[in-house]
Amino acid sequence: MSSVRKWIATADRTAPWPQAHVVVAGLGTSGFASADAMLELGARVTVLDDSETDTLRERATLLDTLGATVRLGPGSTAALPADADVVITSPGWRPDWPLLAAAAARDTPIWGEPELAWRLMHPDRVVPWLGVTGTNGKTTTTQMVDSMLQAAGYRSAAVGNIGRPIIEAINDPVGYQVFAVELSSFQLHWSSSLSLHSAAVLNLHPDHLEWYAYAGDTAAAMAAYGADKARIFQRVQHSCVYNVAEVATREMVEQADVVEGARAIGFTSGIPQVAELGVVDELIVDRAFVQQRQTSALPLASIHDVHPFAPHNVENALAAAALVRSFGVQATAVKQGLLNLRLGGHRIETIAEDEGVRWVDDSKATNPHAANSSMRAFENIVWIAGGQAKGTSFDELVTRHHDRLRAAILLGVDREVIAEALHRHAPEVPIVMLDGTSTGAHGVMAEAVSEAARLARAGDTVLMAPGCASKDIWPGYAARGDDFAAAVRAVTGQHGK
Ligand code: UMA
Repeated sequence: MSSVRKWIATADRTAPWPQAHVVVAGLGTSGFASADAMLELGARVTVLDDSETDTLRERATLLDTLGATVRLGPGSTAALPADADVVITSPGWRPDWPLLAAAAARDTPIWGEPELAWRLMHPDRVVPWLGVTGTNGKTTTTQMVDSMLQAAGYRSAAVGNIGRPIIEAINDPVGYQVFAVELSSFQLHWSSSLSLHSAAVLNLHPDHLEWYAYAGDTAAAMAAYGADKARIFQRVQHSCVYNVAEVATREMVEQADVVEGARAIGFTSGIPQVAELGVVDELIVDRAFVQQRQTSALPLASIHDVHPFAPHNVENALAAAALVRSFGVQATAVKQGLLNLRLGGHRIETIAEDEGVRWVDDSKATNPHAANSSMRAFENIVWIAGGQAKGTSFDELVTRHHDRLRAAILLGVDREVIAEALHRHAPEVPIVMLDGTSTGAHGVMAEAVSEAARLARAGDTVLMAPGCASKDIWPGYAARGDDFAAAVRAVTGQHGK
């Protein structure tokens, strides 16, 4: 057994890193930050990535200067170096990818970037993490938590799947006091020692089933996905926050191995029981973190402080409030945090209102459950949908909302999946199928918008909530939303509010 093997399983910042060979799988945002942090601690670092773009080449040059060995391009990740002591993997890599399978076969530890960040926290300034996972609402809720913490006067940062690697924030000289951490199931899959101050699972619905196909059939993939989400509750120190309306999230808390004394806290859009946050007379109230919770509840904010106002966003605010209240944040900062928050675009964003028709960009709705959330907010909908369905089903979404649908305009590689659900459960809804292969990204969205303009009547909402990922046509959901907004403005001649 190599000497590194003896300590790597429990390694933290103080470990003798110069003895270790660290292999970083993937040179994306998290791979780059991980490699940089490991080099700073003196480890021997090899970085492997199958792609070879300009960005990757730039990153490779930088890391090479710092002493890393970087291999880019097809085949670069085919073999795991024989003397690898630990693999830091990018979240997008499936566990059955040959390099990761080889590491598992050799009992070489595999960590994600959050696991590395947790281990590399500075012992003299350990930063508590308030973590958020779930199928939908993670990013918004994480932003809300960060905003509430800042309103309470903390030096906090929103990190993790939201876009900024945690390891980078840990080494930031700003000296953060607390982190709002968005964690994806992929990141949680490769996390084994996180012990968050408090954590929330917002909801659990089918998504990313392709990544989880390694587990077996759809049911097995869904179970593995849920099991990874549940890992966020392991070793929680203060509060495990679950969604009262979703039994699966409560069961995750019940099965978690938490630090003694940690509490289960529910959130509900209805009237709260003891140990829950909920809504009474349009007020978000706390019946969990107040002394007299048996008999009373503390108002934190109005549901109208939540922007954009939609039922699922009030749920996100409730979960965020539960997390910060567990950290001792005052009611006034919860309200102020909600008021201060300016969400990123493409989340139920009204682009224009023209001749009684409202045009809404919810490009961020990249799975059926997210599309469900925005559909709940509107009455008569001309629906623009489609893209990469990622193995999910649209049956439930269509069954639930078919009476709101004026028409559906379907595009993207998996448009047939949605069309079939509509044929099965809502044959009365007119469908327009757009091929898009000859028109390109801008063209296919312009076509969709012009079809929507033809179909919509006064009082309708044209809702671009695709329920699918965008990468078959666009570089990401933001570009898809931008194309939608541009096409809407061209058709209506209006500017957004
Ligand atoms: N690669 C290979 N071989 C493979 C797979 C990937 O070489 O088989 C390479 C790719 O060429 C790429 C690198 O590995 O250069 C990994 O890139 P990546 O985009 O997968 O990862 P990062 O850039 O490190 O970004 C990740 C998260 N990406 C994913 O989970 C897919 C980002 O979440 C996150 O913001 C970032 O870490 C910082 O934590 C994005 C995301 O889409 C936004 N997340 C999913 C979601 O929210 O639904 C989970």
